[in-house]
Amino acid sequence: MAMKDLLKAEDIKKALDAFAAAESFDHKKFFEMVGMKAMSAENVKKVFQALDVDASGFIEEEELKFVLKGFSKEGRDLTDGETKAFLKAADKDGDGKIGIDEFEALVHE
Ligand SMILES: [Ca+2]
Repeated sequence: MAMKDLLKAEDIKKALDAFAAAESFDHKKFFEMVGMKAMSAENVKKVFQALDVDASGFIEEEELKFVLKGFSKEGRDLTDGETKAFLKAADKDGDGKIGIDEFEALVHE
């Protein structure tokens, strides 16, 4: 399912604008601003699948760096610091990548 069918383009734009500056990314506020916090677990998992570009079942560090492009082609790349902080927040089992249940838990925590 395409991101545009799950989230509103104007919400995505507002959220991307809020974190336009390097090192300003805050995943909690971002998920709230794009409307994911209020979404069902099932729909959050659909967002995950749209972000898992190679359909490996995980969002790896390389995919996470470009995760904002999964929301909009205008999205910036995350810095290495932001990518690592995001991964650390989500990766509860410490395997170095984000699984679908870890992602859902991160959005709803
Ligand atoms: Ca992947």
